[in-house]
Amino acid sequence: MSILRENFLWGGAVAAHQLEGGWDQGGKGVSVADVMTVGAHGVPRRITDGVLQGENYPNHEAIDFYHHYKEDVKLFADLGLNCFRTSIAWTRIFPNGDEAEPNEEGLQFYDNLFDECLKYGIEPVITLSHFEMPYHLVTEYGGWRNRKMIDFFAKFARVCFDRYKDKVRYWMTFNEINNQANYAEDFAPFTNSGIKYQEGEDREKIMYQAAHYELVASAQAVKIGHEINPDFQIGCMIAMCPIYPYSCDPKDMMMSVSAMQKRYWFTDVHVRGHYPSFMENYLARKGFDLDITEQDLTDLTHGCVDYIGFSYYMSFAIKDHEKGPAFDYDESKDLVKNPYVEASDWGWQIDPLGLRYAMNWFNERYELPLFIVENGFGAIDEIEADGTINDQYRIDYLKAHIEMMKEAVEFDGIPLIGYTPWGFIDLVSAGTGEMKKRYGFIYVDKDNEGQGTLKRSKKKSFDWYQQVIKSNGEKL
Ligand code: P53
Repeated sequence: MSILRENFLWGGAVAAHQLEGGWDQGGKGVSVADVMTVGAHGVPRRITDGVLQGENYPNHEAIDFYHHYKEDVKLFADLGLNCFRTSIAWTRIFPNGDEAEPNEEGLQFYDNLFDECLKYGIEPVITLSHFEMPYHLVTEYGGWRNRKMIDFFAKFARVCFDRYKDKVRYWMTFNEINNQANYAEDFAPFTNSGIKYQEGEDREKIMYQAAHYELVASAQAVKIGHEINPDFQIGCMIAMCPIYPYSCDPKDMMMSVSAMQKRYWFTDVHVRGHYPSFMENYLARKGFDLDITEQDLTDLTHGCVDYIGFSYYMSFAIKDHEKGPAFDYDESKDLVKNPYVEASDWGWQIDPLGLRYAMNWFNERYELPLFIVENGFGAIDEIEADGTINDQYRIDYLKAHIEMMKEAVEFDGIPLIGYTPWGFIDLVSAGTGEMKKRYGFIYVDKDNEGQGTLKRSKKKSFDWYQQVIKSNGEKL
């Protein structure tokens, strides 16, 4: 008997733009990921004005999954996955985002990919929008600052649901919709919402407007999906980094509550179908006169999600910053280092118990099934003289997190659908655009400069994860 349920979904997670490549093939349009250069830890990726000559755009080729998917899916089957989380590149289906008709060649690509997965008993788990919206929607409409996005997205969702209704059951609408709570940096607003800020704009207000339109679009999509196939399970996708109080000073505790509200209110709307009171009061206090219609509020109530998909990599900590009773949180400034945990080479704080905490937080608040759709350890891998890669550090990280996930099920009774570790085949980092920040069990020969044979090989973690799946999480 294992602790996890019998049909537990063991998988791996990726996103179209981070592995497919083929950025201009099969009729695909330019996405926001296609105009982002390579960065590094502490060096942000640049967003260029369109695709420029002489720049290094790592997502253009990525690991060329577009041409390697058959051999790759075979490897996934060898690994033993029973599900595969990827996204549908919006720009393969609607290259510009505002076309009347979808691009058949793009639709066919995902038919082929899903058929290939299903052939091996691997169930596709699909994110509709994962940091890859059409760039044309940015230049022509200003991205999600524009209400028109709701219709474009709803149409894209409808086309996907309709086409793949017999091949896909688990869906998610917007990947890590809450990253944009960090609106001070350019990365999240652009990748989440296709927003490029002008000098002097009120970034925060624009973020709340964009997020509102996305939440309405998500709710519409959930409704459409359930009409097309009542068996669909449609979830949200939240980047969960719990924010601990730095100390037991009551002010630190209250600061943590306020910070959690500002980072996770998105989930409240997705799950409950309405804005929480603290957010209504906050928006009013700030004087943000957002475009929120009565119809929007009705739409929200009709599109509550079926489950909560979330990523978990790290936890945060916060101190009271003497802000008075508002305890207003600024994600770009207010977080402090947690002295009790270690961090990765990219500064991500490693905290396995935080995963159990996060699962309890979600469960207490929402009582919905949870799906851990990302977790993983970005690290530099060294190839030994004999060609092997002994990524014990990655195994250690994942083992510790799976242990905590199991404790959450065993001790806290949390309903858990599955676990899909991130980037189980090496791919382009979203945050930095690097190849050398690797998460995979499958190594891909390619470096930050874009050089390499693209050859795939198994790391030590491959065999490890294979036995984890085989034993339904008992053999770690
Ligand atoms: P990379 C920030 C914080 C937590 C998760 O990230 C994040 C980010 C954005 O960088 O992104 C998710 O590649 C995201 C994936 C991404 C993965 O985590 O920056 O859903 O697309 O690749 C890991 O190391």
